[in-house]
Amino acid sequence: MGLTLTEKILSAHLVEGEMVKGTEIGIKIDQTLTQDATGTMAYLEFEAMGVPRVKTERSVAYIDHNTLQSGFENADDHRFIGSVAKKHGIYFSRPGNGICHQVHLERFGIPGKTLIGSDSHTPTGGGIGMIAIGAGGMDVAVAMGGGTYYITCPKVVKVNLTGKLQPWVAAKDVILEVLKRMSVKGGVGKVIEYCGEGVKTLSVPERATITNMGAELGATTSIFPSDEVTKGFLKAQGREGVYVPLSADADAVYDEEININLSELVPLAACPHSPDNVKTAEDLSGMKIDQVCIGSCTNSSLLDMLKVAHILKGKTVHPDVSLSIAPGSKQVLNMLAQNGALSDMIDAGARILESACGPCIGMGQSPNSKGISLRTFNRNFEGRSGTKDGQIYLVSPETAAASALAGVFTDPRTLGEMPEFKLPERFTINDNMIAAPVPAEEMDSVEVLRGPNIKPFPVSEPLEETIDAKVSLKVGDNITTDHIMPAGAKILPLRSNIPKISEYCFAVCDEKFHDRALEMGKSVIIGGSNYGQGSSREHAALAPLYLGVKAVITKSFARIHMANLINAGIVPMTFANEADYDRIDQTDEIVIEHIGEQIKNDNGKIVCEDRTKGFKFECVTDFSQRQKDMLYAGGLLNYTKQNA
Ligand code: MIC
Ligand code: SF4
Repeated sequence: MGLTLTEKILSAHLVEGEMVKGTEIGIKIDQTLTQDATGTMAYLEFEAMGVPRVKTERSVAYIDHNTLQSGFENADDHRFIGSVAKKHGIYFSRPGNGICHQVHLERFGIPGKTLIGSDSHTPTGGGIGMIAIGAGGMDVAVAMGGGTYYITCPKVVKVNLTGKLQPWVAAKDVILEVLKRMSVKGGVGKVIEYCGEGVKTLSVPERATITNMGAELGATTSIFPSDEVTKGFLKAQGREGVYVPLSADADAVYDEEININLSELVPLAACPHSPDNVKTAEDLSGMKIDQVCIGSCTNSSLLDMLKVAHILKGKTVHPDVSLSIAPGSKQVLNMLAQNGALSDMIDAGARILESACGPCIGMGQSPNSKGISLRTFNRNFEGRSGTKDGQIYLVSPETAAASALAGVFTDPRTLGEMPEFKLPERFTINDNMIAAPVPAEEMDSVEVLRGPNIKPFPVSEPLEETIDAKVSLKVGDNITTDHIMPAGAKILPLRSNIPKISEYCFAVCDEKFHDRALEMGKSVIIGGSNYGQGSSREHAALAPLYLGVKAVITKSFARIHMANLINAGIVPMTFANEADYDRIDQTDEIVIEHIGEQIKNDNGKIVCEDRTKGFKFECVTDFSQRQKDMLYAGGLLNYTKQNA
C-alpha cells in the first residue's frame, strides 16, 4: 500500500509510537521558530530546562508581532530574545526583517524537514513541502532542547486540485473554498495534503497562502509536494542545494478526499466573525467599505505585492477608504523598492507599514466604529482588530486592492485583463538582519539582558487528590484564544508578565472574570465545542493557571490549546453527554473526587459531580501515558525536570 507524503515525512521522523491514526506519536524536530509575542515565554522556559545549546538543525527567533514599542516593554523583550538567542545557538531575525512565516519560507524552509513554531501559522512551511506545525512555547522549548514533539497521528485528507485559477482568482480563494466546505473545526486531527494536476500551476508563495490559512481549519498542518516549482523557488532564493523532490505514492490511501477544480473558483470572502463564514465577492459587491489592510503571513509575498501594485498603479485610493500595506519581509519590501512597485503603491495613497504583523494582531490600524474592513489576513474573530464592533472581511490581495480603489466591495474580475505575474529568477538576497549565534565555546561571554517587565512564569502544582471548585465562567461554542487571552497594542506588551496580562483574561466575554476567578481561588471553566481555536499562545493557558483554573470541561477542544492546557497542568475534559453542558451554570460547585486515580483508568471516563444541583455527570478524556504523567506532575516543565 502506498504512502501519503505526510506519512512518509512523519515516519522518517518517528521516534516514539507507531503510525496508527488517532494514537500519540513522538517525532524528531529538525527546525524551530518562535516569534516575540510567544518567544519571551518560550525562552524563559528553555532557560529553565537548563540545556546550554539548542540541539535542532536550525532554530530561529523572529521579532514581528510586538513592534509598536509604545513603552519599554516590547524593546526589552526584543533585547532579551536577541541575547538569549545569541547565547544558546539560535538565529535572530531582527525587527524589520519581516514576518516569521514569510522569512522562514524564503530563507530557511527545507522540503521534507519537520518544523515546529510557537505560532499557529507555522504550517506556512507546508507550502515548501515541510511538515510544519504550530505549538505552544513550552513544546518549542522542549524541541529546542532536543526533546521529542508529540502529536496525535493524523488522518490525511487529500485535496485533489485540477484546472487552473482564472484571472484575478487567487490562492486565498482556494483556502476560503476549503474553509467553506470543511468549517473551522473540520480539520481537527487531520493533515490536509494537496495533490493533483492543479498543484503545478501554483507557485510556492501561493501554496504557502493555502497551507498558512489551513490553520483556520483546526488542522494539524497542511502540505504540498516538493516539485520543480519548489526547486525553482529555492533556486531563486539561492538555496537550490536543499531541494529534494517529494510526493505521495500514486496508490497512497487517504482518509477523506475533496476535489477542487481551480478553473471553477471565484473570488471569495470570509465574513464577520469567522474564517469559514464564506460568501462570494460578487454577492458582497457594492457594499460600502471603510478600510483595506494588505499584508500578514497569509498574503504578503512579493507576488501578492506585485499584483497589488499593478492594480493601484496610476490610480488613487477612494477618498472614504484608508489603505495600509505591510510587505511581508525586508526582501519583499526591498524588491518592491528596487523595481518601482513601491512607488506605485505610495503614489496611489497607500499607507506603507513596516514588515511585521501589524494590524493582523491589532497592533495599530484598528478600523473606525462599526467600520467595514477588508483584510488579506487569516482571522476575523470579533474584536481582534482592536475595534469591538469592527466588521472584518478576509479577502485576497486582488479583491482588497480593487475594493480600495472603488470604495465598495469589488469583485476583482471586473478589473479587465490580467497580465502574467511571475516570480523573479533571483530574489534579492541579503541576510544582514539575521544575526548568527556565537559559537558554543563563547556562549559564557554573552550576557542575557532582562527588562523589568519580564516576570517568571506561574508555577503549577502537582495534581490534587480532589478538585472541588466553582465554575468561574461558562462560555459557548467556538471560543477562540483571542477571547481567552486577547492581543492588541495594549495587551501584547504584557506577554512576558503573566500576573499583569491575566487581568485581561476573558475580558472580551466577561470583564469580571479575572476578579471572580481570583476570589474563588480555585475554579473550573465550562465551554462549548471547538474551545480554544486559533492562536498557539500559551498565555491562554498560563493566565487561567495563574488565576487558579484547575480544569476545563467542554464539548470539544482545539488541538494546540488542549496541548497547552496539559502543558500548564490544567485538566482538559469533554462531556460524555453533551446535554450535561446545559445543566451546569456559572458558580455551580463541581467536585471531581480522586481525579488522579480516575485519570489512570484506561477507559478515559471521569465521574464529576455538580454539587450545587446535586447530579453526577461523566466526562471523557483520551490522555496518553505521557500526558497523564504530565498532569500528575503539574505540567510539562515539572515533568521534564522530573525526568531529567
Ligand atoms: C495570531 O495570529 O493569533 C498570533 C498572534 O500570531 C498567534 C500567536 C500569539 O498569540 O502570539 C498565533 O497564531 O499563534
Ligand atoms: Fe502575525 Fe497575523 Fe500571521 Fe499571526 S496571523 S503570525 S499575527 S501576521
